[in-house]
Amino acid sequence: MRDCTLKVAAIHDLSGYGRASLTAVIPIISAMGIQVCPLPTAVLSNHTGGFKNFSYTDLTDSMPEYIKRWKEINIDFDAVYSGYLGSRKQIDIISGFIDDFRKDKTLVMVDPVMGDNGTFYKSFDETYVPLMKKLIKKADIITPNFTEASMLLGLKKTPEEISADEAKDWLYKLGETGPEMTVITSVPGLKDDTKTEVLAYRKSNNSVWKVSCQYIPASYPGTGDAFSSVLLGSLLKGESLPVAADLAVQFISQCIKASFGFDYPKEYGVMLEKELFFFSKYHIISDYEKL
Ligand code: PXL
Repeated sequence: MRDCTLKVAAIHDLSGYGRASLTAVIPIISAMGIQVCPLPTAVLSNHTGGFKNFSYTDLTDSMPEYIKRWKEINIDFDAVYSGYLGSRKQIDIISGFIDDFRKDKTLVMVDPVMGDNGTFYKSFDETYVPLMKKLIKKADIITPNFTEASMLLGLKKTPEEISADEAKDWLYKLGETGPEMTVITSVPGLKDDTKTEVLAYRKSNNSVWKVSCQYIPASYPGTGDAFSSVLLGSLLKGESLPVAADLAVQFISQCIKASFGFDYPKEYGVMLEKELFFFSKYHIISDYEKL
């Protein structure tokens, strides 16, 4: 007999400091009542965004045996969720993992982590783009930020602004590459530059949703991982795509507001620990609209 907890295979790095990747994914998804089973891609002393130095241990070579042991114990995942990869070789390993563990009910989320604010993260470059394009073909849902979406679309430069029609075109084009759902985060305000938007597209019913939030002039590494984690947890718990996006925006805004008043380096990440109680209360759906 199996236990009845929903389970997510979380394929991300473990960064010991800075509240990104697994140190954001595990507390958030667990606080939503879902079990996280980490498949670590690399171990770092701290994430690479904003810190000058970091130690880096690539776990590519340990992944095949790790996966083999998971197959032996027949773990049944409700979702596979990949993020920051430790090497180019991991694309094929993760692709194989999705093929082996996917069942009818399984939701496959690929967060094509490569960069932000118009540039690649340290240890990523343009050679990752075609590989990531290969991986997103296997996904049911992808969650690029605005920079990663422009990279996946082959643009030379991330634009500073975008119209609603252009944004829809981006979503349709990314949808054509495979995933049923595409969610782009950190989109510059479509009508109002004091806002930032999350756009969500579901291909099968051709709907595009927009969730706006107040722009706060601070960028904390790890908020993309936190966003995708809430989105995934909410979808697994049966929320619709716009409501899941709305809840994820509310949670991230709350974390940023809780942190922004403190004067500490942004690379330490948002003070997640203060806000995890969000998942133990009833939520009023805040604001989403059809685009
Ligand atoms: O949040 C994305 C991320 C994940 N993991 C590592 C990172 C970053 C972004 O900088 O450096 C190690």
